[in-house]
Amino acid sequence: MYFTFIVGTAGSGKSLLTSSLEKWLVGSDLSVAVVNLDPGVDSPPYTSDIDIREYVDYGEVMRSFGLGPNGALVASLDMAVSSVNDMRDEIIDTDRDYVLVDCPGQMELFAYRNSGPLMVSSLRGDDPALSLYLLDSNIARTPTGYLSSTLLGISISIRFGLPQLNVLSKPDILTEKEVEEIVDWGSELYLLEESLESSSEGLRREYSRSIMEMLESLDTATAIVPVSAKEMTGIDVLYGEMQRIFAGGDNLYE
Ligand SMILES: Nc1nc2c(ncn2[C@@H]2O[C@H](COP(=O)(O)OP(=O)(O)O)[C@@H](O)[C@H]2O)c(=O)[nH]1
Ligand SMILES: [Mg+2]
Repeated sequence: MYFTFIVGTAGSGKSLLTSSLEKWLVGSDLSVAVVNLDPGVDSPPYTSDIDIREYVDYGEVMRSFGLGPNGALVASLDMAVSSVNDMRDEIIDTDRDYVLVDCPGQMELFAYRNSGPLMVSSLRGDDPALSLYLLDSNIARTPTGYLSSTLLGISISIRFGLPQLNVLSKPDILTEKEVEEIVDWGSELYLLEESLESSSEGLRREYSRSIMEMLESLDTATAIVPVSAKEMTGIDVLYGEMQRIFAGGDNLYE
């Protein structure tokens, strides 16, 4: 089984991409299990095969402990950790080729508390896995937005220890030229540097410069794949990149 964890900031398009990717894979005669890992979601745009909400009741956690939305998410994830082996058993029982895991909205709570990475490693077991990190077009359209989203993505990949693919979500809200520019920032760091130089000043410019130097020394120039979950475009390219990683060509941390 091939595990794909879909991560990104709240509202970046994780759930819709999960749904569209499932449709695409099924349309290509592949079998897919969909896992909802967001305890607080009302109605995700897909029918999940495994759902964290069957193991923990977010609303009940909120009421009985008197918690707000973030506190309740943290508590729910902590509680669900004890059921993660049952969830993995459920996944294995589906006997599908691909497993898509839609991760919780408040990514900082999921990625930086211990429960998130623990759930990721327990769910995938010894199976091949990767993460798709969504950069929201609304944010990545400016050079500083792109840079800060990219840094967050690096930070997430350190937490999960999985090979990661960067996906530009909602490219359909941008012009073709804007999408091209963002893709170029990913492959040629100097282009991002040029855009940053012309769009920022003062301390922010100094920060950006130092960060660029760090990125250059890390040699993290990464492909960024534009995928519109709404219009179902770019999924074929994304699938090709996923296959490349699953085939073992790009296992950064293993
Ligand atoms: N235009 C456009 N909107 C999208 C796309 N993907 C998601 N959205 C919208 O962005 C909002 C958040 O999407 P959702 O999948 O719930 O994000 P999540 O919080 O990361 O799971 C919803 O209103 C979606 O309809 C896309 O490819 N194009
Ligand atoms: Mg969601």
